Amino acid sequence: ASAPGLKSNLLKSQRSLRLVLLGSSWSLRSSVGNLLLGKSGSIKFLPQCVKVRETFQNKPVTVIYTPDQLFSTTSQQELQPFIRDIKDLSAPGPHVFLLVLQPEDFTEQHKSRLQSVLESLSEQAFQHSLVLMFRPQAETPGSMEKYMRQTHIRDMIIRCRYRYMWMHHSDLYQHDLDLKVFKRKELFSRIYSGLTLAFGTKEKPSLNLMELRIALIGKSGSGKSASANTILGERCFQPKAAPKRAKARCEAVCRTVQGRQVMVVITPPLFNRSFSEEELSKCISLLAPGPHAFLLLLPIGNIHNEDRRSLQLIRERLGEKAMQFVMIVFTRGDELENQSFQNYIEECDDFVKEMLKESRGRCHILNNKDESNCTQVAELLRKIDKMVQTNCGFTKEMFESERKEIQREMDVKALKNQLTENSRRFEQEKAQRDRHTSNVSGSVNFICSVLFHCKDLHIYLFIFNWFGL
Ligand SMILES: Nc1nc2c(ncn2[C@@H]2O[C@H](COP(=O)(O)OP(=O)(O)O)[C@@H](O)[C@H]2O)c(=O)[nH]1
Ligand SMILES: [Mg+2]
Repeated sequence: ASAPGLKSNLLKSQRSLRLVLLGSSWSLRSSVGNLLLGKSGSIKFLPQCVKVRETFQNKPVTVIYTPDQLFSTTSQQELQPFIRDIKDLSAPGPHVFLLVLQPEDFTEQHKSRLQSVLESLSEQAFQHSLVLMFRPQAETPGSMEKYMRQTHIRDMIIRCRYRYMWMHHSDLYQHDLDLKVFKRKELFSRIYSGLTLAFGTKEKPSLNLMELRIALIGKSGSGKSASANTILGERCFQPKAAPKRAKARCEAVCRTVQGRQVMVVITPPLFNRSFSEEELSKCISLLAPGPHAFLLLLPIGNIHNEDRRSLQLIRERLGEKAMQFVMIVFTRGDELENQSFQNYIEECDDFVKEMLKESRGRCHILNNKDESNCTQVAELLRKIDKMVQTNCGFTKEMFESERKEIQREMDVKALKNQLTENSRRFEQEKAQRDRHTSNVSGSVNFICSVLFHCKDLHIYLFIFNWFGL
C-alpha cells in the first residue's frame, strides 16, 4: 500500500501525524523520537518496531521507533518482517519517514539499503521523507560542505526533493527546558514546512549552500519583526508600531528560504537592561553552532546619533570578533521614494558614514512593505554568503572566549579603577594629614611663641620684681 497523499492527509485535516524513524544509530533515532514526543531520558534498545503516541499542540503524534536491522548485514529478504512491522504499525500509512543520518557514518551501502527499504515501504516514500542530518561530532570549518558534496548524501537529499535539515547533537540533550521546548517546536515546524515545500517552484533548491543563521539586532521599532518576516517569506512575527515594551527574550524561527534553511533569531534590544547575560548566551545557543551574521537594523528616517552606540554595545556584549559579522541593514526602504540608496548614503550624517566604515561597508536596504520582492532577500543572502566566505561564522566558542576576554578586560578596568580610587584616597588622606600636621605645627609654634613670650614676660616680671617696680 502506498503512503496516503501528504496534502490530502496531513495538511487538510492536520489531525494526526505518523512518523517513522529510520537511519543511523539507535541512540540518535530514539533521542529524536524522544524530542518529538517531548520525553526526557533515554529508551533502552528495542529489538522490534514500537509505536508510541503523544500529542503535540493538541494533535496526536505517533512515532514509530525501528530497531537496528536496517543497516545490519541482514539480506533484503531477511528484512521483510522489519518492513511488514513498519507497515502494520503505521497503517494506513506514515506521513513522514524521518531519515536520521550521521554523515561521517553514512556510507554508499547504507544509502542503497535505505533506498530499497523505502521503495518497499511505499511507492511515494521519497515524497514523504525528510533527511535529518546531524552535524559532525568534530565539526571543522567547511566539513559540512564537504559532506554535502558526497555523492551518496547528495543523491539521498535530491531523491527526497531537497527536504533536509541539519541538527546539532546538543539539540537533543538540552537541559534548559525553554530551549528543549523550542527545539521540539522547531523540529515539528521544520517537518511541516519541509513537507509542504512546493515542488517545481521557481526557486531552485541549492545543495552547495549551507543553512544560514542570522541574528537581528536593533532598537525597538527598528523593524526586527518585519525584516524577519521579509527574510523568512512568511508572517512569523507580528510587527508593531510604537509605543511598545521591548522584549527581554530572544525569538527564533527557521524556514526554507529560496531552497535553503534560514534561521532567524530576533534579539532583544542590547541596551535593554533586562536582557541578561544568560539570555544573550541563549540567543547564541539558539543559533548553534553560531550565527553567520549579525544584522544591525536602522530604520531610515529614524536614525540618531545615539544609534552609533549600538556598534559599541555589540563590541561590549559580544566582543570585538563579532564586529566581523556585522552588516548594517536599513529598513523602511520604501521611504526613500525616488532617491537611490547610494545617494541616500552620501547624504547621511557623518556618524552613519562612520558606522558604515566600522562595519567595513557591509550594508543592505530592505523594504518590508514589499513582501513579494524576493530579489531584496536573495541579494541580502548573497551578501551574507560573501561575508561567510571570508569568515565562516561566529561560533559559541568564539562568543565564550570573547566573553572571557570581555570579562578579563572588565576585571582589569575594575582593578585599574580600584587602584586609581585607592591612590586618590591616599592622596586625599595625605593632604588631610598634612593639613592636620601643619595645623598642629602651627599650634605648637603659637604655643612655643606664647611660651617664649611668656618666658620673656616671666623675665620682665622678674626684672620688675627685682627692681621693686
Ligand atoms: N514603511 C515601512 N514600515 C516598516 C518597515 N519595516 C518595519 N516597518 C514598520 O515599523 C514598525 C516597527 O516594526 P517592527 O518590525 O515591529 O520593529 P521591532 O520592534 O524592531 O520588531 C511596524 O509598524 C512596521 O510595520 C519598512 O520597511 N517600511
Ligand atoms: Mg518586534
